[in-house]
Order: sequence, then C-alpha cells, then structure tokens
Amino acid sequence: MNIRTLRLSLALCLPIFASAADPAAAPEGHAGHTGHTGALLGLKQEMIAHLTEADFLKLGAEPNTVAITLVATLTDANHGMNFNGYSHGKAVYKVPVGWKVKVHFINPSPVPHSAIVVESYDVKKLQVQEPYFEGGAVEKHLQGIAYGSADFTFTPDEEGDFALACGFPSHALAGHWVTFQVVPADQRPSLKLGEDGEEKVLK
Ligand SMILES: [Cu+2]
Repeated sequence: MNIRTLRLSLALCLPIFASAADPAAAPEGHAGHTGHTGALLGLKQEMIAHLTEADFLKLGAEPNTVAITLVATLTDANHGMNFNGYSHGKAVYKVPVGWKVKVHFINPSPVPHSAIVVESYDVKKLQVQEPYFEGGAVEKHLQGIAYGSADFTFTPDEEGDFALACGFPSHALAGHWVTFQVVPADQRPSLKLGEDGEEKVLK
C-alpha cells in the first residue's frame, strides 16, 4: 500500500467531511433515516427525496432478479462514506447464487464515490482494479461520480462473502462498504440494516 497516496487522498477529503461533524447544526432528517445532514454535506436532496428503505432491495420484474438502490452519502454517518446510511459492512445484502443483480447507484454529494463488488477482504486494499463478478461496478469506479447516478448489472456465479464497496481509492479502507453475501440458490434475497436490524426477507 502506498501510504503517501492514502494520506493525500484522505487529506483532500477531510475539509469537506470535517464540516459535517457538528450534529447540533443538523437540519430535519430524511424520512425514515436518522442523522441525515444533507445540507452540511452539500447534498442534492432532489436526487434522493423519493427513496425509502423499501427501495434498497426489491425483487426485479423478471424471475430471479433483484434491484438494489445504493446511495452513497445518504446520511452523514462515517463522514458521508456510507451506502444507504451504513458503513463498515453493517448493512447485509444476501442474494442467491445465479440471480441477476441490478444496481442503481446514486451519489447526491459533491464528493466522488462509486460502487464495485469485491471479495470481502479486498475492502482492506487502497484500490481494486476490477469487480469480482463481470459487470459488477460503475464505469470508471476509481474516478468516482459526484452529483450523479449510474447503473450496472452482474450475476454472481459463486457463493461467498463479498462487499459492495466504494471504488474511489481509500474509501473502502475508511469503511465505505456494505456486506454482500451470495447464498445458496434455495434461499431468498434479504437485507439487514444495522447490527441490531431485522433481516427482511423478500418473499
Ligand atoms: Cu466513497
């Protein structure tokens, strides 16, 4: 790992994230979420105002497909380096092997973020060049996207522990990832939000 590069990229992020540290200045939260301080993070609220937790994981229109909406910086948790408000793997997606996964990535913030599916231990790397499953990343995931959205689709063909991680260098190391488990084909897709959350299974 190149520590100098890491320090530099963290230093570039800190002035923006540091301004979000004062919870007393937080405006009203996003419906259904706590700790949402979008104004301080410079979020374009219109990009996420329509979303609810039900959008985070849905069955797709076709059989054996799921649709995931992944919002970078939905809240100020982990200095904005979260997906749907969760970081450090603390939201857990489970998808059966062989199902097609359509991801709608949204970043309403001015700080570039991205999304890429990686093996779980790869979140400790400064950067990952390629997604583990073909198609499993936004384009130019190392550059990231600010104030934008992107879609990608992949079909995991192997069970195991993976992560949906931010591909912008150093962000996954800082906790910008959620857990993505590919489970046996006879299980149903599910999502658990937070360590104390209830696992919601899609019927
Ligand atoms: Cu990020």
